[in-house]
Amino acid sequence: MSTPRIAAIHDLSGFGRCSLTVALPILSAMGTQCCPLPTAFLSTHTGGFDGFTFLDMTDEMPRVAAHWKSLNLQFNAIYSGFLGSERQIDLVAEFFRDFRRPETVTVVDPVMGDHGKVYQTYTPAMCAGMIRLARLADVITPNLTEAALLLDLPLDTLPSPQEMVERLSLDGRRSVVLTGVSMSPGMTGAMCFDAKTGRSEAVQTAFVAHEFHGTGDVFASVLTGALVQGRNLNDAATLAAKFVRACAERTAKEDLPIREGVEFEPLLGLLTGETP
Ligand code: PXL
Repeated sequence: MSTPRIAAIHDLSGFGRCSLTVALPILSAMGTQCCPLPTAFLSTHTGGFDGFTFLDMTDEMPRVAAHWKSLNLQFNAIYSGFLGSERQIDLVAEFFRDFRRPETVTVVDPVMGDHGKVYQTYTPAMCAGMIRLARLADVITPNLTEAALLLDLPLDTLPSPQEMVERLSLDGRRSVVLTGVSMSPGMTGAMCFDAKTGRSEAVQTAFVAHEFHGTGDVFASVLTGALVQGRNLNDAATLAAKFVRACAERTAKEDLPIREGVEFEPLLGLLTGETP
């Protein structure tokens, strides 16, 4: 079998471990070919650094997509995340329409914010657009802040995690992996609704008492790689949760600055040879 191919539509932030600097190594380690379609090029991510540069790639994106189309490239998965402008919503939707085949897994990480705050480059129109884009996905991976935006509810009035994933599933048509969910003290992980089975299930690991940046991107990248390997949603989420936990534990032990993300590089070996 040839190496599965994934189109990854995210920003490239030069420093701080998130988006493409996380997706590329993780998806490669998992035996898939990651083809980046950058939405923006930043010097660092926007969470914790002042004065970051931001080069909007909106105009370049349709040119890249048109070239890939002319080459008749096919993708086993399309995986989108942080977008750089409101116009990109329609461009990414068009990319889905152009490149989606019956066997393509489409994962939308509806990146909009975290810890109750919307990211500083996101406008209300971009958030509204992200909600529209997420309707096209087979799988979405919101954190609690993004789930509140998707459900149009204040963060402090959210229903139970199970009710949230069921409501976010669009009547069972879309799988949902809600991250940052704690089902009992000292535990954290995700609540999954699998559109293939119609069932909800929690995936939990021990909580590492520390805050980290970019763990959502690590989680969604491992999940996407595992889905492309043919794992079911719960197995994919379990692998992602275990990997994030291992990264968090190592990063906390080293007491590294939060804004630099999790030190996942020495742990990539946990993901290689994991093909079922
Ligand atoms: O981890 C999400 C993310 C992705 N890309 C950029 C970001 C963030 C979160 O802050 O700033 C540029």
